[in-house]
Amino acid sequence: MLRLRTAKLSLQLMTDIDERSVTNLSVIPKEEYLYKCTSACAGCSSSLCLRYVLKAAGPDSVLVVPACCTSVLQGIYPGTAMSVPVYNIAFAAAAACASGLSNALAAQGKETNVIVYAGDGGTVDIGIQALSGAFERGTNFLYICYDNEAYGNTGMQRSGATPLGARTTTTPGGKPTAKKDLDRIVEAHNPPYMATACSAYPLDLYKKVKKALSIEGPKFIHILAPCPPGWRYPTEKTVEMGKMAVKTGTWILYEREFGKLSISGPSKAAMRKPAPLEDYIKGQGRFKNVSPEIFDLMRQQVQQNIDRLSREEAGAC
Ligand SMILES: Cc1ncc(C[n+]2csc(CCOP(=O)(O)OP(=O)(O)O)c2C)c(N)n1
Ligand code: SF4
Ligand SMILES: [Mg+2]
Repeated sequence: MLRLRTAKLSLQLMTDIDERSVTNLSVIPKEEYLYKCTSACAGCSSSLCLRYVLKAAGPDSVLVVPACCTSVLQGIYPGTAMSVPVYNIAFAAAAACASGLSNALAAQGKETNVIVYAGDGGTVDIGIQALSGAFERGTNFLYICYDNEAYGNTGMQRSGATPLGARTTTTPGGKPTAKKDLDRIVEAHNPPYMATACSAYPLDLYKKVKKALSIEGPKFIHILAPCPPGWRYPTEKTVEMGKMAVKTGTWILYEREFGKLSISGPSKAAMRKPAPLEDYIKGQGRFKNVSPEIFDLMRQQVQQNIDRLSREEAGAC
C-alpha cells in the first residue's frame, strides 16, 4: 500500500518539480505552518529552513524535536509557533522516538510524515546512537539535522560539527580539531535518500524535502544553518553567509539517491572554480585571528572534499 503511494508520489513529483519549476518560487505553497514572532534570534536561518521544510511536508506531518533552539522557538504551552504536532523528546532519543511514532502511525493505517528536526549537537554527538539504530532498522522517516555548528541554545559551546579554527565559548582559542564528517557516517548506513542543503538556497531545500518524503525508508537531510550570534556576523548577512559557504566549496550541496551521488546546481559551478576561502571566513567573528597554519589546513580540507566528491560523481571511485 505504502509502496504504491510512493510510486504515485514519485510520478507526480517528476511532473511537479522538474528542473524548470524549482527555479520558480511559485512552486512553494503560500500556507504557513511556522507562524511569525517566534522567539528565534533576528537573522536565524534554522527557523527559516524549518519554515520551508514544513511548507514541503504539509499539514499531515509530525515533528520530533530534541533539546535545541527549535524546542525554544516552538513556544511554551498553550502558545505555539507551529501548526503541526511537535513531540519534544530528550536529547539522545529523537530518532528512537521517531521509530516508535512511525510504526504506531503505520499500524493505524496513517501516512503522516514523521520528521526529526534536530540540531548538530543533538545529532553528531548526543543523538548519533539513536540515529544509527533507526537507520539500521529501516524506519520510515526523515531525519533533518540543521547545523549551526555549535550548541546554540546553551550559549555556543563547541559541538562535533564545529569546524576547525572556530572560536566558541568552550574553544576560546579556536577549535583544534576538524568538523566530524556526519554525512559519511550516515552514508555508511546506505539510506535510500540523503542530501545536503543550505538555508541560502530555499528552493533547493524545498525540492529535497519533497523528494525525501516521497521515498519509503530512512531519509536524511543535513542543512547548513548560519547563526548570527554563534558565528558572530551581522543579522542581515545570514543569506550571504550561506551563499559564501557554498561558493567557496566549504559546504557542498548534493543528493545521494540509492547511493548514487549527484552534485546540486549551485555547487557544480562553485566546485569548478571556488571563491577564495577568505571571503567566507573574514566576515565571521568566530574565525577572528585564525593562524596561517590553521587557515592552510582549512583550505586543504575544503579542496579534499571537492576532489573526493568530484571524483565520485565522475565515476572515478
Ligand atoms: C541530556 C541533556 N544535556 C544537555 C542539555 C542542555 N541543552 C539543551 S539544548 C542544548 C544545545 C543543543 O545544541 P544543538 O543540538 O546543536 O542545537 P542548537 O541549540 O544549536 O539549535 C543543550 C546542551 C539537555 N537539554 N539535555
Ligand atoms: S542561536 Fe542561532 S540557531 Fe539558535 S535561535 Fe539564535 S540564530 Fe537561531
Ligand atoms: Mg547547533
